[in-house]
Amino acid sequence: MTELRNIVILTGAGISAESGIDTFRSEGGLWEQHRVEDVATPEGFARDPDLVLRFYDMRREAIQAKQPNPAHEALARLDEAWDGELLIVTQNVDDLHERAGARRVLHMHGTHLNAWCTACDARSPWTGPLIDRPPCPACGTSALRPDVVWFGEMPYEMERIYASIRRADLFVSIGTSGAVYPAAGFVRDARELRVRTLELNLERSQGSHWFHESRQGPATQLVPAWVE
Ligand code: BJW
Repeated sequence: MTELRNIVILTGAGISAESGIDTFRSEGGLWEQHRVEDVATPEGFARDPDLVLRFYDMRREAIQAKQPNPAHEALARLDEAWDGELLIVTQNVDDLHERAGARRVLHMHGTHLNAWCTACDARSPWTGPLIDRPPCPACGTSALRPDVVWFGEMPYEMERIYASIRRADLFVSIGTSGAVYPAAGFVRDARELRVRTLELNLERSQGSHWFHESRQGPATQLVPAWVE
């Protein structure tokens, strides 16, 4: 048995569900009212920017009123206490890991709390709406969009993520359906590298069979129990 030193934790919408943030693919979830191609692709944004900006303005406002839950807090305690390498790779665009106190967090699908200027490439902290086409703080052009990764775009910091998985002794996946790549493929990458793998999810995910172990239940129960 290898000594446990380096941990990579992948999180998805399920970890924030009990904070009151809708997941994507559940009944009544975020996609329910919208076609994914309309609100989460560059083509959808080009076709109807108002629809997309409104969708994200609504979510940005909602997220700021939500609070971290015991699952975020347990991971923050682990981050604080863990001497070895640890990386929380989140697909979520909320900041609940950080607000719970976690420091080693990577947002592979971007963040709601940044605006990205497609004219000058600057990223600016952003908490207000984008629908009124505010000017970019860096260049003054009205070309801001949410700094999130849509289908067909490259997720952020992939090299750093793969390097962490290569060094990991344990890969843990929390609250994600395993429907979206490349994140859905990390478990297979980890298995090929002989990294131990664990899934914590409300139900079996699409990629459950790839994990050495899969535990089912709400994140607010499973994550603190795993961390303690
Ligand atoms: C709970 C719970 C509780 C609930 N406790 N659990 C064919 C094959 C393979 C790939 C492709 C393909 N065709 C196209 C692709 C690529 C495409 C893709 O994956 N498509 C699939 C639909 C097949 N991917 C891309 O385009 C990505 N880019 C890319 O691939 O670039 C090329 C590349 C190549 C090689 C290496 C690297 C790159 C980009 C994907 C961008 C995804 N963007 C979104 C939107 C972000 C902004 C926003 O938030 O609006 O990211 S889509 C959406 O899905 C969001 C999420 O981060 C992501 C994942 O969703 P998540 O988190 O899993 O949520 P749910 O709702 O699906 O699941 C929640 C889970 O929680 C469920 O299982 C519940 O049971 C559980 N749960 N309550 C515990 N209380």
